[in-house]
Amino acid sequence: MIWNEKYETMSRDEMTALQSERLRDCVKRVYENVAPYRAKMDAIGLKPEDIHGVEDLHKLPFTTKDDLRDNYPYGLTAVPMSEVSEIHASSGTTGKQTVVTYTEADVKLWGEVTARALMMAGGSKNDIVHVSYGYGLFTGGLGAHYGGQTIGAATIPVSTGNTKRQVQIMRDFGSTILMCTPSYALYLAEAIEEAGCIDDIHLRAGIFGAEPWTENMRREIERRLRIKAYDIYGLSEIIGPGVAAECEEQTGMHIAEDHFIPEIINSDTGEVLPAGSRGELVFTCVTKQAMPLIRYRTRDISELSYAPCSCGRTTVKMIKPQGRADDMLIIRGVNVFPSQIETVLMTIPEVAPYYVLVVDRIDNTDRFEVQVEIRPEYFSDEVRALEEIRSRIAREILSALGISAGVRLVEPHTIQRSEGKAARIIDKRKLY
Ligand code: DLL
Repeated sequence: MIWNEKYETMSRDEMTALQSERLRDCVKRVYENVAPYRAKMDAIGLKPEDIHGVEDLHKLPFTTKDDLRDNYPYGLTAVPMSEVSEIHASSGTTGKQTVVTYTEADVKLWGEVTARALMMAGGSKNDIVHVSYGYGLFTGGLGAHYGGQTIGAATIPVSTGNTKRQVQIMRDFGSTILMCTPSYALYLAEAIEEAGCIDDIHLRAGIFGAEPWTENMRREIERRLRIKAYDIYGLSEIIGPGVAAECEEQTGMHIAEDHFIPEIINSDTGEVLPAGSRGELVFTCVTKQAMPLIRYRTRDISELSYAPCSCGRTTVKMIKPQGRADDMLIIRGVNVFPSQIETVLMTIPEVAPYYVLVVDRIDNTDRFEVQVEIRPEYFSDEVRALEEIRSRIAREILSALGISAGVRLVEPHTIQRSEGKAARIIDKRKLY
């Protein structure tokens, strides 16, 4: 079922016309109401009337996370504070936290886009939606919640933590759709296995996002939770979860492009790249009232595809981002995304999908170690067998990524489990 046929199945020409109309209105609003945008446009002699449609999008200046920080907390808000009904913020682990404001209409729009995601995963008002994304300033919990409410499903605001209780709730309340990070889904799977109660759990689908995850991880989660696992993408600056989500075809995530116009650019030059190219994803929010960001640079690396989708939706799809440009490790000159290591590890049957990557610099040389848990059934194997597994992983990493890595097999249950976004990188080089 498609939640909003009118917008999700528009022809390309209709979509372009709608986006153009919304873009004109949005640029006018931000020019009139947001001083930093007016200043940026004035600096290059650009007036709102110069933007006729999406074909002129490239003329507009970019917005970056620094713009949000420089205008902390409300400098990019385009409406009086009396119109603001909700405020979220990013965790601020890499600097000052970034604040995002919403009007009542924005919150409704948020519910609309996460409702689309739920419908893509086969959700309906008959579902019991178990939300284990964190509630609070993080947008995961409430964003998913609004989607559940919008489709009329019974929505359980479990939030994160207290994993045993989560399992009990899932069992007793009859949760049918799980929404959390993929790493927390794995942790929940482990807790269900420990409780030996998988037969009493009635989940049929999971909608997982907020961090990169691989196809192999998807299969592992699907097998262990006996569900179909769907990807959902979003970022707080744009709205939170629901910017894009997967349909049953699972060949990319449909972007809610009637609200968020995507572009792919070359990160170094800012040049817009043609469809199908890999590059940095940029979004313009054309319908948001409180904080409509123009050409926001996500730092996420992705690709757009306008190929027809068998689900009937016509909205453009983005491929699963491998990770943020910021998460990319440069080890001895080689670019490494943690998800590439995950892809390798998940092909080794003897190890569990719990791992951390430790990077250090000793004598001016980068040292890279992958610590991964051995599955309990292999743990008691003799030393020679473990050594064979260890060297096999090292070989696979070398052949897939072209870098040599130290591999340390650790005991089952020793790597810290994640309840939200998994922290899988320990880069000691940053400490020096
Ligand atoms: O993570 C919003 C969200 C909540 C999305 C729940 C999906 C589900 P932020 O904390 O601002 O917002 O982090 C946004 O997380 O730029 C990506 O780098 C990453 N990310 C989000 N979803 C995915 C995904 C939320 N499905 C940042 N795959 C984004 C890969 C993702 N990375």
